[in-house]
Amino acid sequence: MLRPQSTPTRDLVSLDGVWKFALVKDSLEKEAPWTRPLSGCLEAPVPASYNDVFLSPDIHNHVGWVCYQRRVVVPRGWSQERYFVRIEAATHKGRVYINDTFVTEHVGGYTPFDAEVTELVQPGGEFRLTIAVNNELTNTTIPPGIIEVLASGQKKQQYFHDFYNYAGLARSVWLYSVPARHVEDVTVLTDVQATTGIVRYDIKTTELGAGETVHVTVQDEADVAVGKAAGSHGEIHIDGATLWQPGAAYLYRLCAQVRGADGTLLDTYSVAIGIRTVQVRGTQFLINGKPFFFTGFGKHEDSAIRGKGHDPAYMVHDFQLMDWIGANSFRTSHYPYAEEVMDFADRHGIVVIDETPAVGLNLAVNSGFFEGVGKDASTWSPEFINDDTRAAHADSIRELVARDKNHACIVLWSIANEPATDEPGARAYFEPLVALTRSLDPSRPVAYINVMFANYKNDLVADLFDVVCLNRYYGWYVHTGDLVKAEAQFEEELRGWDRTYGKPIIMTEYGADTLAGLRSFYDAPWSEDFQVSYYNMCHRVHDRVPALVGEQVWNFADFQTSAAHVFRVDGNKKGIFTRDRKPKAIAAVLKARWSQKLQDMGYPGMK
Ligand code: BDP
Repeated sequence: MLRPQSTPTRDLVSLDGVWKFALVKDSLEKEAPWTRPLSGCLEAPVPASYNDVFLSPDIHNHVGWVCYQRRVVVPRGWSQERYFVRIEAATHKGRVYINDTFVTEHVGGYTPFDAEVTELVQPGGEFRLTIAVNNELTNTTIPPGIIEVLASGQKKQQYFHDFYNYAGLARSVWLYSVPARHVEDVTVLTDVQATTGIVRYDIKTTELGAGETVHVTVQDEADVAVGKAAGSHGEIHIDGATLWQPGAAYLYRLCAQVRGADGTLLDTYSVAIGIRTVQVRGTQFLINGKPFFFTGFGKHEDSAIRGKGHDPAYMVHDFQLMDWIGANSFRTSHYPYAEEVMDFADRHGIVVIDETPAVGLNLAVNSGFFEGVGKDASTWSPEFINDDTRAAHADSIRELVARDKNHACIVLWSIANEPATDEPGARAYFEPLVALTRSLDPSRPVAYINVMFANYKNDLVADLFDVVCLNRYYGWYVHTGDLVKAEAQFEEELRGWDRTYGKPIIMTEYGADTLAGLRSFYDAPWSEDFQVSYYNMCHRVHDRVPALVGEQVWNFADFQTSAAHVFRVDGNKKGIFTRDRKPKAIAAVLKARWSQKLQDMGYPGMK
């Protein structure tokens, strides 16, 4: 799915700003709020999650539909164009209405979709745009949840993941035009042979008329054309290509054009491409043929007031912090992030593990935390994660790859976080999803993120994947505070994975909740001192296991979680930075360690 773009043949109008807003208290169909201007005086910012913007508990805790509405004018010059509203994220389900007409519905809270306006409003015309957004999670959504209807008739949402279920229009909304004949999709795969960069491209267009053709050019960073080809697929060779490297990004621009029989330009669209290779060999993770060691974070899109709302100031600041501390990578735990974030990582050479929103597919992790859910039930069953859930999961993989396939920064797909891979049914569930991911993108390795219950002895799926990604909390959830025992067991387990699978191991989570400012002479859990000792313990183990090729700590910053989690006080406090991005004592320790690691790797540093 191509991001809307402003080019000589395409226009782009931002619809971000402050929209009218209302809760739907009854049924959406009955209230039909799209049929008239929204009453009431609430207004909500776009992009932002709505939950923490208002003071009303009714809005904060609302389960069900809300409506956003604004007026939009179609530019009068668009008489030859087709035009669409692009919603970058409606969490978790969105419906779009143009005046009184329902246009489209989309399920999946972190991937974009379009609503076509062309036939409904003339150029120069004005329309009422209503976007209804629903935040409900059930056993057949990704991520899953359970809705309970209370005696009062109010709905209560439970979910199985450890971050707040922020909802609304958290990313930008656009009105954009494309010409009748246009580029619909661009897929680029790169390879390297000796010093030649190979760009394999595939351009999908609308049906072309007689004599209409597709042309592709590749320009370097100085805007000099370094390759061209004709036809909707082919290969371009760039001699002496500059590779995209971690810490030294280099982006070419691939421009796809549709031309008329007389050579006139009908459409032009370009994507930034990095020439690089990714490969798993034995226990090594290779980028451009060189062993790569991941330093960095599991992150969240999370900040005060905005919730998951994309904010360019936070984005740039977070990348500054990553650069400062020596992080060369992060994982988009636990859902695809805003496309701006992927573009930024591309431009600055930061390596990304890109994750679907499949988090919480595990009743065992959560059985202790939720009333009435879990305990003896099994995860992979008709009552919980069933064939419909898997269909939704497959859609989330399709949409992730469709959106992100051309990003050089992405080196690994993560198709789930902490699923119950020790429970019967896991293999039958995952086999087709792994096959699907590989068929959609044969160029990148595939992983799932493993939880501690599924160890190297009882995990049922690890052999299907290319990399072993582990979330472990020895010394925190297990042997809390006893770092001696933790160190021994952690090492035993890592060696077990190495022996059993012989694949590269990435620590995708390890960490300890830490209250900023709490100090302790006795290394008491929750103190900044304990967090330092905990990480030092883990790193001693990492350094003794050569198959370990990455450490991404949990988490980049403190983040908000569900109020139902009584063991969290105003959120998860495992951040290396506080929620407002102030460093805890551990930050300096990681900076020293990772700076050294990057130096040892010959890492060029952030551009
Ligand atoms: C892991 C989850 C992550 C949690 C973390 C924690 O993957 O989302 O926030 O544990 O408990 O189980 O802090």
